Amino acid sequence: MSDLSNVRVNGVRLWDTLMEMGKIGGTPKGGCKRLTLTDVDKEGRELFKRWCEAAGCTVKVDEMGNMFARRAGEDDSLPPVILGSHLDTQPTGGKFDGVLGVLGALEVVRSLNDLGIRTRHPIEVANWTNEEGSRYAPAMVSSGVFAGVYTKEFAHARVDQDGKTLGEELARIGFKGTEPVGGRPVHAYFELHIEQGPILEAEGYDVGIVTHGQGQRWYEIRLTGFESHAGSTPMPRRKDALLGAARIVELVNKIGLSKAPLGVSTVGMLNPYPGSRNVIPGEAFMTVDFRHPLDETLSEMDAALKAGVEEITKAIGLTYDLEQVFYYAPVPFDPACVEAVRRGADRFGYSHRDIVSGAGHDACYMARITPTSMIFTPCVDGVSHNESEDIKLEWSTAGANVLMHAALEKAEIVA
Ligand code: HGY
Ligand code: MN
Ligand code: MN
Repeated sequence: MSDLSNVRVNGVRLWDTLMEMGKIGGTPKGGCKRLTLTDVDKEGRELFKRWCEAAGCTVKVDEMGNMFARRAGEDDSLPPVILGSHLDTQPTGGKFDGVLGVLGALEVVRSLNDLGIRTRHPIEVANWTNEEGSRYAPAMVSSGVFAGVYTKEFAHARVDQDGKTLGEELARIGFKGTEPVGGRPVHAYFELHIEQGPILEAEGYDVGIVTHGQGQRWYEIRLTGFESHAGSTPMPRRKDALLGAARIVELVNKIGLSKAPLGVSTVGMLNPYPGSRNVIPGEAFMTVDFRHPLDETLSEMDAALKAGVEEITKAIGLTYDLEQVFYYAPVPFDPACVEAVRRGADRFGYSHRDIVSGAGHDACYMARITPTSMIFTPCVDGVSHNESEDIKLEWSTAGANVLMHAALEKAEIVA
């Protein structure tokens, strides 16, 4: 098959599929709350499985709950080309973060079926467990196990805010599979994802050719002071853990700003204890998220945080425990896969630009074990991790077309 310009996905079917999945965990503001390993995640997984089986795929689940829907290749002994992302969302997430990559890959399979196209390598559609890292830290833990970064035991032992382990919840929803996690050859990995930032839309590009994923460091900080009466404890005698946390919030923000324009820093969680209006908080739990495209800069941010926390807690008389719970260095994607994505965009005449991913993705771990790259679509106002997250049908269609063509380059069409 030489002329591939008519090898396209069915963009309306993809859009309808996205809207259907978006109903599972749908929120009144039009977003999606489908936290990993909850009952709604189970419901979404089961719907995804039905869709894949209806498309002629065999679905396997590994011991991390990662789902792989396999479309057989002419030579099924060859390693698969995997296309995927994640179906779990943030608590105030949208309908497209992760979901576009999983259902866009399913649309590629559906379209190959419609067009009667066979490939030499098998193609697998993947749904990775707990990409978001919201309920269980670290993020992308299951693709991390698949890529050999974490052990299965480490991942299963992760605990959520209610003390439930990832392993228990996986079993509870019936997705603790029997397939080994990873340890098998993968020919290539491509991930379609929304940009989750403002660049592509603001600059008017149809597609982002993702060349790198920026690095990340996540921390958990537990501050300990002393609970005492809000009315009768003189100011100089207080050991106010929340005051310490507040100063650390300011410190984290300053560190991010000091590494502008590419450095970013966030305190996403802050829980004072006991949380009574007339008790001086004796404890505070907080999280820190640092990101930057340069590893040495991430290290500088790390050092500034540790020095600042020591100084702040000493001044107030607090003790603390600071733990780094997640780290990966900036990830360069495979140049040949990046060029396959570029050729896909050029084939359709889509405007495109190279871009570094601000968000983390399962592709950042898959890049450790197989040639990997990503395709970005714009998103409205660059908004994500917000219920108003939105894209346009022409963007999801373009992204899925490019995903299909990049995948076909690696999976090899059989005439
Ligand atoms: O945090 C991230 O970058 C991703 O959404 N897990
Ligand atoms: Mn995502
Ligand atoms: Mn996300």
